[in-house]
Amino acid sequence: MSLRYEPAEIEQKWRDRWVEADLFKTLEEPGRPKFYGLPFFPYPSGAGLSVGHLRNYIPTDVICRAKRMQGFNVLHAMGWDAFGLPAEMEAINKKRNPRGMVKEYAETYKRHLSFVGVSYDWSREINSSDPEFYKWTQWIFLLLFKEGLAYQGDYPANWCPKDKTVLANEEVEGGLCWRCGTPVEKKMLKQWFFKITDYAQRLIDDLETVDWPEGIKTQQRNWIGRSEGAEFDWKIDGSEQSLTVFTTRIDTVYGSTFCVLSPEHPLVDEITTSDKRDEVKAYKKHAAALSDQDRLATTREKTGVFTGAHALHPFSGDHVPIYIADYVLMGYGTGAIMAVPAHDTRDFEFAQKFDIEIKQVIEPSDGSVAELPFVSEEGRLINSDEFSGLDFDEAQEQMTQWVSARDTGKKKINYRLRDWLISRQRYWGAPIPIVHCDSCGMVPVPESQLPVLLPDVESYEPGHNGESPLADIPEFVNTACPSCGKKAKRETDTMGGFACSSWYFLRFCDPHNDKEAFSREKVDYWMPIDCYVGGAEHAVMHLLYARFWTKALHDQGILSFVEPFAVLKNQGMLLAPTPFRHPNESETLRVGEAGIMLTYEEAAQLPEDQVFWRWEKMSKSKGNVVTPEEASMRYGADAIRVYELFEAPFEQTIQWTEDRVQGAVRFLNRVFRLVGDYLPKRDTNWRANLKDLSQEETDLRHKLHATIAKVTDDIAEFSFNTAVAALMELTNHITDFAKSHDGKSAALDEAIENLILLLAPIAPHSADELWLLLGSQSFTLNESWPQADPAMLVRDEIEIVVQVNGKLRGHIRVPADMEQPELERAALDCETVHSALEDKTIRRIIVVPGRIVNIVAN
Ligand code: ANZ
Ligand code: ZN
Repeated sequence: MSLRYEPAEIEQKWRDRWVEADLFKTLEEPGRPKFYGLPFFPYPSGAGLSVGHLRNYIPTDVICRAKRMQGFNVLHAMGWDAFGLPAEMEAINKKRNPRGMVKEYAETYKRHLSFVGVSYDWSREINSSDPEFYKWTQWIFLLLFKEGLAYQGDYPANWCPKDKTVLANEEVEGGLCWRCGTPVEKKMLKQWFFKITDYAQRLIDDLETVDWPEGIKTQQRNWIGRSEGAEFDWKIDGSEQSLTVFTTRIDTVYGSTFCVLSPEHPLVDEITTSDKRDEVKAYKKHAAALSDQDRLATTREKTGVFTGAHALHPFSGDHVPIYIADYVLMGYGTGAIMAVPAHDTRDFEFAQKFDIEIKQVIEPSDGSVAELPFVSEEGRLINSDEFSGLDFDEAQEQMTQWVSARDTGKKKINYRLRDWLISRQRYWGAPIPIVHCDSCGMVPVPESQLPVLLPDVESYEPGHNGESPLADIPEFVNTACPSCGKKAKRETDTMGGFACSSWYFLRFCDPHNDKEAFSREKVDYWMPIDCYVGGAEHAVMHLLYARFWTKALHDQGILSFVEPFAVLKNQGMLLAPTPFRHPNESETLRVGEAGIMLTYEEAAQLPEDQVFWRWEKMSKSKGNVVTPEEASMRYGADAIRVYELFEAPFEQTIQWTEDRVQGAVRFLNRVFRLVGDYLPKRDTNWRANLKDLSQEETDLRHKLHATIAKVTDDIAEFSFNTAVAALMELTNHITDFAKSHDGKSAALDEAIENLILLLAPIAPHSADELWLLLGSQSFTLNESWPQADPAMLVRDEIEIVVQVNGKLRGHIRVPADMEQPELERAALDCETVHSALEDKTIRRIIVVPGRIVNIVAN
């Protein structure tokens, strides 16, 4: 029978059968080990899915399918990160209600995901904007609130004047709004925060316990930004006040020839002398307009203003001038620094500009002359009274003790991490479940009254003055105080989407629980996640917030573990060929742009020499998207799966190349042809006949079992490309064997069956079709994963005849797969051969593989 891979005929059929059989339902059979595999849950955008997105969905599916066949209870579910700004912005643009819109988009995602045969248990589908979900998001909020981990505070919020919304620091890119590119301003607002800073040290320490890409761990450590130093006071001349500085280099204190306050520092107005007031005021205004990122940029020329005030140097008693400058931020350390121009680049530039003394206090340990600024983590002290001569680190110890002993300072660890700003003055989020009462203050909504429902509204565009549109809905705002019953007002801020994504993975363990967020027992069973798969762009936001919530819930006695994601994997991107044209005279390009991007239609209409192509990330905004639906219609779902897995290592970027997809089609065709040709020879009773095998049959068995071992390991290690390569090799080997071997063969039966099972997680539609052709009644997913026979993994020894000039001179026993150079060496090492070669010169060695080594000598 001549068989081909015919996706149109088989794939939808199998998907229907899987659904009918409820094949992907999560197993919770006692006695089996568990495996929880999860891709980051997506925001279902109107742009839909592209074959690029499949780079995490397919591999996660492969590993989940393989684990299931290996006897695990597998949890593999999908849901929608439905709340949040992206959905709301899209709804506003399309003049739609986000509720209906997100539901519809989620359906499209679901269809696309189903198209490539991913094995989700859809009965566990969740949508973070459903009241039955966000009820529990609110419940967790209140838990944190009662613990003092959620609080309201004043905040100079990043404000996008175009989107009329507050942005988290993470949403500001180079001073611009991450969505629309408008320069971000500052606006003082009351905001809600989660106190993630309380967990800074644990968030660093526990990274040691998880198996994550090193790069992501480093990004988290840098984001948390621990630095060890000292904090100590400087008296202000002629005032009762003093200012506290934070420094990591107290050893350089004798080189401090001025101090700098952040323009926002509360002492500024108090200490500024009257003649400097106007200048200081103008400068504060200038600084307020800049983002933190701008202020920290090392390339900017230093600016600042003298306040007229002086501080007293705590060690030397010198008078040093106090400046304000925008390169000192209020949000870090104490908002005040001792400036050491000889050893800090920014201070050096500032001192040069303002003509301030530059005093060297550290010299290189080898006594060489240093060029200033000498910025180095080594050296010894000079010009530092009794501390002179000390090594810099010893000096740090001693000087910190010196200030501690005088009660004017102490050792201090600072973290760059800020509290997590969670409130949004936006419609599309879970309402913050707090009531403001004139008599009782902030009162949590009682659990029995949760969820605080997000009202259905006509207009949900952002309100003005930084208030949420919910503030315009009297029926929502006006309520009774849960504590005293008097008239009170609801909080109108909603939570940002990162609240939902900080716990959704717990809900998958028990998605329909209406009594509690999840049953402790179920979560204890499934968590932590054994394999969490998604893009590296979430390194610091989602992945840090979810770790924090997990720890906070653990501390409340609600979870028994402290890390949610035991193993993390980041997939590589998928790039697509994208047309551009060179700009006309009137058009200018922004930095980093290659040219004017074109749609495929526009490119087709232009003369060829005006168009150039580049590889760009596949995305709707670039107009270069191929959807999973289109791709699987054209090539077949299994071909797409094989292509994405085989093209490159999982972590690497790949380039969407349809020729290569054709390669995957050809591979599947080879498998179908092989199985079709084999069917007439099939003997289902082969197990009993696996004896008295020929050399070729034994070789085939060796190849098969080595492949089983390799594919098993490779899938577990996310090395899908090498797993597919091994299956291609095996297919070739079996094909060669079958061609030269006419009759039945138990080794062939064994090889074909196992090939299909090994292929099953990778190309499940094809595997199930072939499995059926072999006469099986069950799905491959319900079969046991092939086991490599250890005896078959060690290659047999064979006997080789060694001749000298055609005369038998000895026998050697060697491993059957020994390569030619080793074989020659083994032959020459044989003693009887040795003596036969005495006084002779070797001219040539002829090897007949598996049989003879003949040495020609005279
Ligand atoms: C004196 C000094 C001498 C410093 C020297 C550095 C080198 P990290 O490692 O990032 O924690 N600094 C402190 N607070 C600041 C603020 N609010 N805005 C801007 N800069 C601030 O950096 C700590 C160092 O950054 C501190 O140590 C301080 O400068 C500066 F040779 O103090 B240093
Ligand atoms: Zn009250």
